Amino acid sequence: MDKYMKRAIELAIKGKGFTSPNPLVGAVIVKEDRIIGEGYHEYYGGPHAEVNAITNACEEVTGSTMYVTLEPCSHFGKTPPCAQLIIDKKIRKVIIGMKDPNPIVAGNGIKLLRDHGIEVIVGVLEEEIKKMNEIFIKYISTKLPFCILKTAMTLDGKIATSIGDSKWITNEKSREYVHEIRHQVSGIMVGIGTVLQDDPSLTTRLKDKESVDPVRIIVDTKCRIPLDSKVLNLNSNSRTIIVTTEKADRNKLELIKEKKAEIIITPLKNDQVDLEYLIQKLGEMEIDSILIEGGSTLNYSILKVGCVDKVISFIAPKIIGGENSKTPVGGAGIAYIKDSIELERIEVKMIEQDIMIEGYLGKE
Ligand code: AOF
Ligand code: ZN
Repeated sequence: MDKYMKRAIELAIKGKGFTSPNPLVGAVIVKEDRIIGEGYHEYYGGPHAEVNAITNACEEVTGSTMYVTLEPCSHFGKTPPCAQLIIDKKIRKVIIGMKDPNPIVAGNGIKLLRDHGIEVIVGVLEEEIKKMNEIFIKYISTKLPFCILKTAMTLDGKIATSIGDSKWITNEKSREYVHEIRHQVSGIMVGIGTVLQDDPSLTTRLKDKESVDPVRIIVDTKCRIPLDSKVLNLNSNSRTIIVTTEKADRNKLELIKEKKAEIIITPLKNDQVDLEYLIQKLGEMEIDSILIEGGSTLNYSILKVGCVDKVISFIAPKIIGGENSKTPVGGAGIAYIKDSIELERIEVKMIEQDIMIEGYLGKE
């Protein structure tokens, strides 16, 4: 059973970066222990994985077993319900990775199949599939974006040297991995300090592969962004949003609009952009996921308001010292260890000589 579900996961992953805010889904049709059809959800709004697997089948699917990573849908959305198609095609058995957390499906697809006498098994390689769709699961159930905080530091815990140089702390492979993440998320967020210091372009650059740029989100309370910064002058397949407050100069906002960037004005919270308000607003704009790439002030603020779901931290085996060199998380900091922000479900990987640690924020 696992063998075919593994294949369905492999297929689902091919859609990475193209299906947002919809899930990654793969399907395999099996007859007499042979795969007779395969499909996956290739792009947002396109046919669902089940439909593609049925269309691609090289023989009659009647009496076959379908392995699908997500519960077949039961609703008329952009496409007709897959559960009904499975019934019409007389597929005999359906093995499902996980139940669909989408409230308009949520078990209805499983029920429809069972009501028509189809044997259904739910929960095969479920943990792996949940991880693959962690963005979809959070967004469909809360309408808030899944937020990933990414940091990169030296062995002695610095994100730049004493004069602010940071190119490059991590190795090329680690940086390529970050571009893979940029390709998968809808938005990328940095604070104005990072724009002033590094002038990043915040685009996705993948070797030999088509990619999508995330929406660039710059948190800039007083609208200090230079008009010649790269993010305001890019040739990109995505947009730039400047997030500011009433502290911004009106004329500057007009000049930014002329640069085709969008502006979000949030209420002031502790004299700064209200990050909670912003995250909710971005969710309403169908941004299902955000990669937060610093700097240390924004990292602290966003952690503090509890908007981070996952942390990906790179540690490079380099030592640079410097009492005033920045660390990944700045701000006022937390006074007592007992109050520290703790991660769970930790995974550690080596990327050549760099160490990558991933973990999730436990939510009370
Ligand atoms: C997908 N691809 O392969 C499957 C999905 O917007 P629609 O009409 O395409 O429907 C999206 C919902 O359909 C999605 O939220 C999920 O609940 C269900 N299944 N969606 O995009 C697929 N199987
Ligand atoms: Zn469907």
